[in-house]
Amino acid sequence: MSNLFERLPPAAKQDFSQFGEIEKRPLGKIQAITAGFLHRNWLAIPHVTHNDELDITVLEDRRKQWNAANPDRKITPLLPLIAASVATLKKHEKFNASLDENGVDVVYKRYFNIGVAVDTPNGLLVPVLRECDAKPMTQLGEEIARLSEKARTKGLSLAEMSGGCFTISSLGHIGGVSFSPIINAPEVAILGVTRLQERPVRAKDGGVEWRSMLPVSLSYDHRLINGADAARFVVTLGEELRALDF
Ligand code: CAO
Repeated sequence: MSNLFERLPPAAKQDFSQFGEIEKRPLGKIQAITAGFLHRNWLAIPHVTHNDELDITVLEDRRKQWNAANPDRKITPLLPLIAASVATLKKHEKFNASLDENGVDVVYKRYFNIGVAVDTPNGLLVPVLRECDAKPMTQLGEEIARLSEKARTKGLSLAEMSGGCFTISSLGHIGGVSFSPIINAPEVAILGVTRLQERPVRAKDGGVEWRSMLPVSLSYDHRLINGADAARFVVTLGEELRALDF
């Protein structure tokens, strides 16, 4: 069987200057390294993205109460998402796994380290929060603040970006309704989150009520995870978000 990539036509070399003025600059160092990993993961992993909306009205009410009472220790939607992801990974072990290099054995992890995508002026970095199952949300919040500040100003060591089980990429503070995040191998799934929406929905009495709906996009490695697994994972994630107490 011939190699698929050998049969692809080479990328066309373009002289853009013939169409107008241009400026050429190299990719930054971090962006160039990240580009290599993203390209490899996109080509090597059969990705599928499952999109859903989670009703987190109850959680939002709690979060607003907490933030009003604790203005110095605010909780953004990301922190409950980390806590609920850990609880969900405990119930869906395939998502806390990696395929061994041989592509046959599956390594199931009994630890819960969560990566968080951080947008920096130099490119995308993913610090890993360790032992998230053993830490309260406020502590996770302090760690994200410290690591994202370090990522933006000094960069992160390889150790600070290693050992993750599952990654969350949140664009919720900017916008969007869904996207297809690229899996951070050797992990097998990544959760993308976009902007919380206030939506009118039909109430039980037939009237209309406003609910807080969180759009989530779960990309998964289809070699290990099937669509039904992903749909169930996201349902559990919604239940865990609504059950969180803080
Ligand atoms: N819907 C609505 N509002 C949201 C939200 C969501 N899903 N997520 C966060 N927000 C709000 C927060 O509540 C906060 O509101 P206030 O200013 O009123 O307190 C505001 O947006 C800013 O949040 P934040 O960015 O400070 O904090 P965070 O915990 O949401 O995220 C961090 C931290 C480091 C992950 C984030 O700053 C970041 O860098 N995200 C970019 C990740 C990225 O680039 N991903 C794409 C990778 S490509 O695959």
